Amino acid sequence: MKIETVDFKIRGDERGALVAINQLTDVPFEIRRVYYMWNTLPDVERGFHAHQALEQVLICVSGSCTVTLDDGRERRDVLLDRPDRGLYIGPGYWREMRGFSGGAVLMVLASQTYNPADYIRDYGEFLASVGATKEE
Ligand code: T46
Repeated sequence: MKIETVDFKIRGDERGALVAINQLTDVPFEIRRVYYMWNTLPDVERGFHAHQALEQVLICVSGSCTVTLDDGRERRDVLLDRPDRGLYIGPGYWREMRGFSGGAVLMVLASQTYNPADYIRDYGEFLASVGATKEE
């Protein structure tokens, strides 16, 4: 499985650090929505779904968390622990988020506005959508 991360340029100076993210240049889509989650307790797991069309870039702008990606054949854990690193997730990936540190803020840039119909929440349905089977 190919893990696609993007390292944003840090435009810091003696006053501190700054990252600017431009649509279509720093992320490969037009950004139509931004959301972020915080106060996620350390034993909480989120996600457990895939998307049919949505593209997203996940950035842990404070603290850390682990994102598990599953393409129906392989599962990989990706630690997000830098505010200048994004994880691109396109369609066809089941995602789970866990291991949120104290103070973690996970920010997500998304290619579409919120659409509950784009979610695949059933793992068997997800496997079928990517042409995989539970036996693989
Ligand atoms: C994803 C992962 C990385 C909205 O009303 N608008 C929104 O844009 C979003 C994202 C959520 N919501 C509502 C729906 C639920 O009542 O906020 C509540 C929590 O959302 P959800 O349970 O879907 O959150 P996660 O952390 O399981 O998943 C989210 C995104 O939904 C999903 O697209 O890829 O983060």
